[in-house]
Amino acid sequence: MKNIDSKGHVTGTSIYIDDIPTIEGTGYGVVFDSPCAHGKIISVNYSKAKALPGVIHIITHKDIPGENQIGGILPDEELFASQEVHFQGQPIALIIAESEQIAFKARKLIEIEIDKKTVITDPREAQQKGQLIFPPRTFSLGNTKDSWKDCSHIFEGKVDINGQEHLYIETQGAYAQPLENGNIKVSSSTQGPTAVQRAAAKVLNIGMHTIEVDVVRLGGGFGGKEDQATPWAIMAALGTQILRIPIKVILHRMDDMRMTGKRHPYSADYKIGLNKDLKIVGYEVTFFQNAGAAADLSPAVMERTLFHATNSYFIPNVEATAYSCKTNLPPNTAFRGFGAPQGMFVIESAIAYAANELAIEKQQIQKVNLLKDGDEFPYGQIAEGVGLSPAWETLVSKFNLKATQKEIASFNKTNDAVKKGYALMPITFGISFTKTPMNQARALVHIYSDGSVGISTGAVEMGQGVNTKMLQIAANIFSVSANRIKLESTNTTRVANTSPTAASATADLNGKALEKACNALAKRLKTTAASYFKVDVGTIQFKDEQVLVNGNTSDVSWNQLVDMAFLERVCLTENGHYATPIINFNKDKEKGHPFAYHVFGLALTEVTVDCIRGTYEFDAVKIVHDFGKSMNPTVDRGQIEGGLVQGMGWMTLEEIKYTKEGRLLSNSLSTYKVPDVYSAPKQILIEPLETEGTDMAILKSKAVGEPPLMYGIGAYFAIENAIKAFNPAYKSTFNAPFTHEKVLMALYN
Ligand code: MTE
Ligand code: LUZ
Ligand code: MOS
Repeated sequence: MKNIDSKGHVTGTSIYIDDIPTIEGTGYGVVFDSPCAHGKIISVNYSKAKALPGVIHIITHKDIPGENQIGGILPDEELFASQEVHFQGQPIALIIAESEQIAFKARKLIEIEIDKKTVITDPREAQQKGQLIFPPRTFSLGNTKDSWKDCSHIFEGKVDINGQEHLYIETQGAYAQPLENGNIKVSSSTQGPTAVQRAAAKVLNIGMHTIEVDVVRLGGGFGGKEDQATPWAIMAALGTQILRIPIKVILHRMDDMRMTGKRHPYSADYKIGLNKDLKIVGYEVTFFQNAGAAADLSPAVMERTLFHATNSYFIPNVEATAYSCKTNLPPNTAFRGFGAPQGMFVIESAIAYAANELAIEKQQIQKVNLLKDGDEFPYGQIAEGVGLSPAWETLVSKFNLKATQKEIASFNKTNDAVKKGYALMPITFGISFTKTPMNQARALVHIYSDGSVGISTGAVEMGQGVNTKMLQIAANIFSVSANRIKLESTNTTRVANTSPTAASATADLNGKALEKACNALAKRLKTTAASYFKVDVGTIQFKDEQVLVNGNTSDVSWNQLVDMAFLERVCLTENGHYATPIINFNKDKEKGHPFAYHVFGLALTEVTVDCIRGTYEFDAVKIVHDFGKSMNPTVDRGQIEGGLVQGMGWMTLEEIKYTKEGRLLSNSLSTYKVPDVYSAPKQILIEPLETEGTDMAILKSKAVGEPPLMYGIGAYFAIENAIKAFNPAYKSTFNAPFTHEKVLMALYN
């Protein structure tokens, strides 16, 4: 089935926040934010701004009827700064005016005086000064201290990884409108409708039941709207509560880039020990997570870094420690991969360093250390259905690795100014929210009396195709055509207490809830049919909108059966609830079985580096990927291509820069470069690995949203491989992204 949104997207008829028809009398909100990264607010003078014709109101912390608090995991973040500011771009007030233009003009008239304090942007400096968001955590397996004596080679090093701007095409935004009796409806571009509802209730000091949050779809989220869609939605709701008019708040791109958090930059120290057979015997790693000025989702992100610190390798002795460091940057947040990419980049760097020192190829170390079923992860779960070695063999044969290596070697022999390189990048990613209680979902299904179907779930469509998958599930069970089924918006009054659309688990969680609801309805309808035909219920089936009895088409259509059931007063509505079984995690012991299953795969990245200019082009990325049994290969391939290129961008072109004073320099699309069609690989080949799938995945179709991003890490090491062919004296610095500028310096250092 094609993505059900394709047509709307291509014809420009899909509805995003700014496409919702504006109600007369709407006020437009523009955020006034801190001009400096750390300091005490001495005074703010709004009088000139308020006097501007067309300005309706300026909301500050003083107008908040409830708590001035939006922290989701830890209560450490104000909606509007009251006494102090902790990052540049921190919201201080919301200007509401008759038009956006007027609000922007008013913003320039606000005068603020701040007593500046010391700014910290470096996570190691924060850690040294004891500025942590919460206490450090350590995952361990075996005993690293005792393991070093078994090692023939021990290496230590440092790794730095920059953040990443989400750059969803639709910027953050929300539109609130007053309903009767003080109730409020908020349309929000959020991955977490319930998160918005919960936080808004707290700030507005009203019950969750009085706030309805509605989400049609997002023009991309990528994690950037898991938590950070919330403030703008609350601001709009607060404006509506105070003024009883509709309020629209949509961030302009530069405001969005300045005010919102990004993927976490990390710095890390590692020590890796190998025996003479290149087996990794011990691995110690310390992560310094740059959390920014408040917790946001950093505790959960940091946890996932620890979960994925050994990537796709079995290492018997591991000690991984992480510090969440408080700096004066916007609070960093969820981003596709959620801390795992950083953990994986560090171990890949450690392996690359060891290979370089031993004068062997990186892949020789990778290959002999691949995780096998039965191996234990440092967090206690045992690997199951993780076929990395078969994936490796498949890649070697399907994509003829030997021939590629030969071609690259001969190319490099005959070319002086252009060099080719390659890298292999295995991934293993755990599926489930690492916080066990979040792994639940619900779905509400109506069969209308004409036989058409309406579906509501907690899943948010953000381009990943989850609505298409939901539709497929219902269409399969009822055996009705797709155009009879409607995916309703995600709305907190229809499906309550949702987990955010995140962790790649949305189709699994909501799909399984939907499957339960549809199965219950199908059973009811089959019972109606069985009594009509006076047969056993087990003999009834649905096929192509017709009722079958004992496999034979009857004269009763789906429509007629629905009508029959309705007249017999059978309930044609059902609610399904799903909670992932088995999973658990004990935070005191840092052990458990946190993931329903793992997704794995392997990528071969080929690059050509222009050794005069330092530029590069990716010739191909060839991927062997574990889909389980994909329920929608087209949608899933799209996720792999998009995730891959996004990961490659993080490793290569995308460079976030802050000044020492905490001012964002890469604050627009002219200074922040994401991959376009020219910098995407010329060829992306995807070979589905035939696996059994798992019953924990919806229809055995494994989650696919985040894992492919980490194939992008191969880009960094492929570039290094090419640089070495030009400059044999090159020493890795492991400082991502590998921008053209850095490549040029590496070629000639
Ligand atoms: N694909 C598109 N087109 N747009 C997005 O915003 N977000 C990614 C991924 N793929 C995203 C996307 C992220 S961060 C996650 S967690 C998953 O989709 C969430 O959806 P899923 O759980 O349905 O895979
Ligand atoms: N969000 C979250 C996530 O709250 N918990 C997770 O484990 C997670 N994993 C990936 C992406 N988002
Ligand atoms: Mo994705 S980072 O789980 O929104």
